[in-house]
Amino acid sequence: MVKRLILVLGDQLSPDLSALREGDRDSDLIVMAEVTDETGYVPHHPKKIALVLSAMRHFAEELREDGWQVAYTKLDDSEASKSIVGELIRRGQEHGTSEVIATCPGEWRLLRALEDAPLTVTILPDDRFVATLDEFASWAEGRKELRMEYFYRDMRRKTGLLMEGDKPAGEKWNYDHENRKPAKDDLLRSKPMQFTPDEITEEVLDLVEDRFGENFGVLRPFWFAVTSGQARRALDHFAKHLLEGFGDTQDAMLQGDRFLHHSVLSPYLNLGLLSPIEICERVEEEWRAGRVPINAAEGYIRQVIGWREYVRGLYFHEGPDYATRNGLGHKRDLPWMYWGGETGMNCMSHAVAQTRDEAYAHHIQRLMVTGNFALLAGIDPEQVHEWYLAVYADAFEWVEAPNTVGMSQFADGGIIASKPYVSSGNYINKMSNYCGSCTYSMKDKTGDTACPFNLLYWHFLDRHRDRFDKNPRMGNMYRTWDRMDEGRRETVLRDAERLLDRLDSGEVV
Ligand code: FAD
Ligand code: DLZ
Ligand code: SF4
Repeated sequence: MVKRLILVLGDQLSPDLSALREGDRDSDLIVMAEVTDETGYVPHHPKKIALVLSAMRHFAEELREDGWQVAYTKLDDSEASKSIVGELIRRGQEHGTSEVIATCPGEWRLLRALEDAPLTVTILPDDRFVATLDEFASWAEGRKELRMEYFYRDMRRKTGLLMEGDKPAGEKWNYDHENRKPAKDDLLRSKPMQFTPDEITEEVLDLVEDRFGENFGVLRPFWFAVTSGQARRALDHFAKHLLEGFGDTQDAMLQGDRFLHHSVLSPYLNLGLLSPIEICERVEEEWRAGRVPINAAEGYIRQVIGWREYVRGLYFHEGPDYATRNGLGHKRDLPWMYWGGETGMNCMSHAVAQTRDEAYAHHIQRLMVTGNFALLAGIDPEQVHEWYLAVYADAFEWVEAPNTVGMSQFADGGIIASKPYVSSGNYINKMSNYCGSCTYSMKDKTGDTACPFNLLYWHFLDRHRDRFDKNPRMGNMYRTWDRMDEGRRETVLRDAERLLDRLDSGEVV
């Protein structure tokens, strides 16, 4: 006789999950389910679906070996219902119980579905994070601005990471200004660790190919880690071979190197195969042993206990409407080039091609290439959000939406970013080698050959003048615009309008 069902979702693959800690191996049954509602709420990249399903199947095996009873539903199971709640009801009926223990999901949609389910569901906090949601709420309470930097310092104090007593190690909290260098091609640079698919993964790959082969994205070769053991090896490899250069090249982009010194650990962290603290402790250890510089260790730890924790707190603090906000009233449809359609823009073409091949792009590609273009061109932020949620292996709404809607599209009205992340082609040219082989010219500021980022940058500033010209961080931009002679300003705006018309009519831009 089963007393309770313990729900484990596809991104809750951690042995110390709160629902598992609450459970009893002798009387409770774990429910894990591959369901079409989850594989289909956006057109997920095939590699992302394969990663989630294979990691789920491996985790179910580990739970069984650890003495749990697991009811696991495969996607092609003819008895399966289409939703998580449907599967809980079905398993409950099979085993004569309506009691469910769950860890809070990472998305309002699923949280609401569990709360509304015709079952007795106990929802426990997801405590696989450094900060609790209550801690974030108390931190946010009464503050005029919710800036990440101050939250991050609290997380350093709370964890003791990179601290010497109550002072930051090296006497500075933040070494970001050292982390803005371009990178050089280096054929000897190591790559993130890759894994050969085992039998379980091969079976999933066949299933995904069959069911989701039409989704945007290349499925094979598939090399992601699918167990916590593999993910730990990937962490070890990163710490030994790549972390040292992480700071210096953090913002750089190279068309011949898709990963540079990035860790590609976000998919594993977000699925629960690794914990944020174990990653950060490993990174700190490398610094304390003198093997990596402080700007690398601090830069990395800030992303994990700073940004990652901060966006998660904010997602739940802001409420279920967050992902649909549109503070700048942008309405244009997402251009076809985001789904692999032709474009003359070399930076966009590279960022999208690597997204299609790897279900991965690093932060500056997401923020300053695909995100920057969408913001400058005035694309509907909800469509932008759905694209990011679909195409990256690490995309789960609690982390993706604040990064896209808030940081990248400024659609939350400036909660996350104090000014919009927009730039002309100049920034991309400085930080990458994309411009040299582009059909557009970064140096041209007007005309058909002008880099679209150059034209749209001024168009964005001009059309949103009422919103931004009082922003102290944007005064210089408006002063530069105002110093241009009127004829030139008119030409820039006219050429930008022409470009946007071409985009709207589906022409290749
Ligand atoms: P590294 O560069 O090696 O960074 C180390 C770790 O820090 C990452 O693994 C990640 O866990 C964390 N991290 C870094 N930046 C952020 C950030 N801004 N927010 C949260 N965590 C961060 N990250 C996701 O995990 N899922 C997403 O869906 C996602 N969507 C994004 C959408 C946009 C528009 C932008 C601008 C950023 C997004 N990010 C997202 C943040 C960041 O781009 C990725 O975390 C990072 O590229 C993952 O690659 P990596 O593991 O190689 O990161
Ligand atoms: C992303 C995803 C996919 C593709 N498939 C499943 C699934 O079949 N079963 C499941 O339990 N979880 C899946 N997930 C992860 C969920 O969508 C995720 O738990 C929610 O979005 C909350 O973060
Ligand atoms: Fe991108 Fe402009 Fe450089 Fe071309 S010239 S790669 S469009 S920034």
